[in-house]
Amino acid sequence: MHPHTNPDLLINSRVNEYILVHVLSNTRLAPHLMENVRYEALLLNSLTENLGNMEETALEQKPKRPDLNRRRPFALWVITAGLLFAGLDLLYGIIPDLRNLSHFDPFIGLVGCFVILCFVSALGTFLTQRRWSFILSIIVSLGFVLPSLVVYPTPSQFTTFAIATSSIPILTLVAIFSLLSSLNLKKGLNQKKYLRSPKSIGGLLTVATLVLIMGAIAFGSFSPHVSSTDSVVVMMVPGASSPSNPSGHFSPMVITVVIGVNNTVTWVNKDYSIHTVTSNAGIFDSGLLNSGDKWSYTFSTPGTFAYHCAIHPFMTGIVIVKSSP
Ligand SMILES: [Cu+2]
Repeated sequence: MHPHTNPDLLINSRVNEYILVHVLSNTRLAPHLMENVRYEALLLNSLTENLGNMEETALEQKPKRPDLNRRRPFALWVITAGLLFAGLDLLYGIIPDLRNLSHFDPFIGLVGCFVILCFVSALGTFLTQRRWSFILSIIVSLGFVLPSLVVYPTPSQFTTFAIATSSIPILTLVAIFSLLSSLNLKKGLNQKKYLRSPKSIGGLLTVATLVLIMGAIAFGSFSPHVSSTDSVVVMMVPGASSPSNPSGHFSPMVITVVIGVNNTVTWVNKDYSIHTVTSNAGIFDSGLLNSGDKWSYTFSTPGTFAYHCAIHPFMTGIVIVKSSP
């Protein structure tokens, strides 16, 4: 067995070489022995270099950082963050109802299912990146956006307004990214720059959406709220979503107003649940009023106007409008 195959000898070969050179310079040996010793020294030297090279190669070939290999495209972050935001936003809107839920409210149930779907599609997209998750994201986001556009709240219904104003653009963005991602899924999302990187038209669209939302909410919070000094106030009383609520639903249930005197009626939702003020004849509709929201309507023609809550049809009220004295 060759002595230099011993790893300890290899590691120490530089030291050996040093010793050899010194021995050579201080010792007089027969020329053929000198040659032998020189050869040993050269051999040790080249082995040491080889070992050094091997170590360097081993360092270079270490696998790349795992997070770089598994880096998710920008589109996935937008879809996931958007759906999580919308889910939390809606959850925030119904938390007072959930806390005070004494009986099953179908509207709250619907919103609750929607919140769960938001979370499922967000996590599904982020973790699996499968086609089903992108399609679910499209369905969930459009399922919120399209009906919300029909009953878009006014700034005086501030809670509902803020939820709709932030969730509608974000879920529209989610729908766009989900659609483009599912179309490019076979080729890979990283093949398209607008799906891969925030420094692209996709990133620009995302930033523009966020700026739009902040602007709209700021506008909503600064726009003049309904002053209730010169208007008649009707309350949705606490517990109004229960058909047998002892204190009723709309209070007062019947009101009389006079044109030119007090013909603006303001409804205030003092309940924890979401309600609407919807004319039986289709003349006016408040849209969804969250807990604490207000909505006003100015009556300009005399008559009797019956209304109800679109979510809880047992909630009814009447406004009697008399002509100016
Ligand atoms: Cu109601």
